[in-house]
Amino acid sequence: MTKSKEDDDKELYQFVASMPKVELHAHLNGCIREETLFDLARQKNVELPAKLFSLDHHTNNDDHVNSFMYNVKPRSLTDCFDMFAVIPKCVNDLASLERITREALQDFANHHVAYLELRSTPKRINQSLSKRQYVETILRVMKEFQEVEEERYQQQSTSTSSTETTTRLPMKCRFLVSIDRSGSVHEAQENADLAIEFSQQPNSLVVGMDIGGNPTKNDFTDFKPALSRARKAGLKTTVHCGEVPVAAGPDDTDPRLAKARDEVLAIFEFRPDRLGHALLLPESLRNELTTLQVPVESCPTSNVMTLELAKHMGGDLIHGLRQHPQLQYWLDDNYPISIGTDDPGVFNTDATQELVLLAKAQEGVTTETLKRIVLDSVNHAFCNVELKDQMKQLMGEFFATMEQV
Ligand code: 6MZ
Repeated sequence: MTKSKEDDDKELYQFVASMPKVELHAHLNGCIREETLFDLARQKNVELPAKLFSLDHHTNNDDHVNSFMYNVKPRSLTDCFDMFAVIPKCVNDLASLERITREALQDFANHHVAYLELRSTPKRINQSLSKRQYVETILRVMKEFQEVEEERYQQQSTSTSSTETTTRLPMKCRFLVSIDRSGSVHEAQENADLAIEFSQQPNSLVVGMDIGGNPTKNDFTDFKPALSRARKAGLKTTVHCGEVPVAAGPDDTDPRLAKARDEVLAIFEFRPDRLGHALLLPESLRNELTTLQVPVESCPTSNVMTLELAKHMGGDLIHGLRQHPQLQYWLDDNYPISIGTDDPGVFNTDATQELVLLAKAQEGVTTETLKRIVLDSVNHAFCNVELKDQMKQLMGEFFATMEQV
């Protein structure tokens, strides 16, 4: 009997769901589950802006297997920053911070993420909680989670009843301290102090720093000194790049486009260990990046949403991703990329969905390609070489046991 398209889709989904994955680009507050956000908003009497939670796209898609490939909740760049303004009002004490951290870790583990780098901007979330306590809390939850994962894995390895589909590797977690570019330079320096201090503790999970936040605010160069200091202290760095339109060349006099171009050039010159998104690069800058070979953290659903690529396509993420300005070039060139979720709570996605979307949208992406991208992205991780080698070995062994689809 020949297989239907629906069977193929199911098989692909199951394969991707069970494969070990690497997540290098996820913002903690952007991981908040929608039901948790609603619950906390109720508890804390926070009014959530109705426009951000209404269903805008009613697709007439009757393909149930692929129905998650439609963005029923489109969120533009402005919408997501409106959400980032309201989420911290709900996550305003130790209990809620612990909760969103634990739930985020559980969600990634449920999607068989074997190595996670989670990032967050330290916040004084209320009068009695310092930025240091904010970071300490996340690190404590991560350590506890890793211990439980290790125990589960040991038991699973010795149990005769576990099957390939229920088996997954124990999730290892590392943390990046973020700088929010819409904040002050003073705040950024405070965050760098914390990142450096925590990274120097024994067995620290803090391995790097990130610059993110609203790309229309301030400038990368304002925050470069804080990032340079972290790098000198041994931390790895990643910078969000090219999220707003960039001038095609030096002759373009539109001040906004020219500023964006100068900023990308300054980021390239800094040469971070990785780049976030690198989305709207004109050809000359794409070529420059090809020379630099700085690995890119690409986040398909997030990119489709913030660039509104599916807006005129009934919310179809697959067609939206085919309009991605860079992805096909990177895939054709075997450019070093990892695939991330960015803000799974805000963009209604998960680690499995991102890889399935990639395979369905981009020409020539097979399950072999997905395995290669995932294994390759271990090389871009900010953890030490020992853990990278261990991850590569465990993941390689796991892939060898998986039946091809
Ligand atoms: C730039 C982003 C982002 O740090 O409070 N953030 N920055 N571009 C994006 N793409 C859409 N998505 C998230 O997590 C939320 C913060 O992460 C950054 C923003 O600074 C946002 O406020 P934390 O845990």
